[in-house]
Amino acid sequence: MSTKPLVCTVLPTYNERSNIGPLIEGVLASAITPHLVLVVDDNSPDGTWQVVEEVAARYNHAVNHYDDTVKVALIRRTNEKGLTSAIQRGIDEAIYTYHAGIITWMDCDLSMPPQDIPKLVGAIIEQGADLAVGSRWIPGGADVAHGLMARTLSWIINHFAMLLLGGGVHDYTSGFIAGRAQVFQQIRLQGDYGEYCIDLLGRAIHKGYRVQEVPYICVPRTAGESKTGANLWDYLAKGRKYVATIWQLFRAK
Ligand SMILES: Nc1nc2c(ncn2[C@@H]2O[C@H](COP(=O)(O)OP(=O)(O)OP(=O)(O)O)[C@@H](O)[C@H]2O)c(=O)[nH]1
Ligand SMILES: [Mg+2]
Repeated sequence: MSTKPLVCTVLPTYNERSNIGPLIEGVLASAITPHLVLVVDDNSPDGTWQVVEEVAARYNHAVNHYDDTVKVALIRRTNEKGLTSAIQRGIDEAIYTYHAGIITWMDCDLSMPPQDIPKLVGAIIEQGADLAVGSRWIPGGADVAHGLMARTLSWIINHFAMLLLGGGVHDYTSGFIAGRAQVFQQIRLQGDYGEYCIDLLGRAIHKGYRVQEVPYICVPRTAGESKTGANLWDYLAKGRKYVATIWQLFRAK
């Protein structure tokens, strides 16, 4: 019997029909064992969940003949919607149904490289981190997905967070995370969208958890549509929530 912790990769999806198949393949190619790939789809109108059902049926049937330590599963939510609650649902399922020891998640637009998942998991298993954060803003990392305006706003938000929250994190809005189950038993995700990541990292640092960054290169999505608007007003609306979250965490220190 394996003594290694079960790693669960949570993939939150809304209208990612063209991306989810290649992404699951990429995650499985990372060759982590034991591993559960858990897609949380909000009943996407484009039928993302159907693609996942097909991949899961094919893959689980194929591997069960020789290896049942790697599985693909789907949660299809029909009466709830939203990125943060989808990730939290995946975390709860991973811990309380599947007894995962490490949970990791990423965006499903192929902007985050699944081949970097083992680096995040390695930061926990081999280097003793409690949370590992994929970071665009440390040496070896980069953001080639976004234009100057989005990168400038990200720079401002992250420097504001570094100044007020510290903790050695440079990419508070990463969204590419791995963590020990114990961390998520203490901290539940909150917020609507990207601010959940600032909130999680800020509270984890405050509680004394060891947070380690791992560089990754964020690339543009090539299929499907972004759920974040791309004009200045959309970014400012999002940025306002990020600043409010940083300020609240600072006040609670
Ligand atoms: N389950 C679920 N997933 C969502 C929801 N909204 C967004 N997502 C997923 O969240 C991830 C990030 O969404 P993106 O569209 O890439 O948005 P973004 O990364 O903020 O914006 P870009 O910087 O333009 O890529 C993707 O995997 C989406 O499919 C939602 O309401 N429910
Ligand atoms: Mg994206």
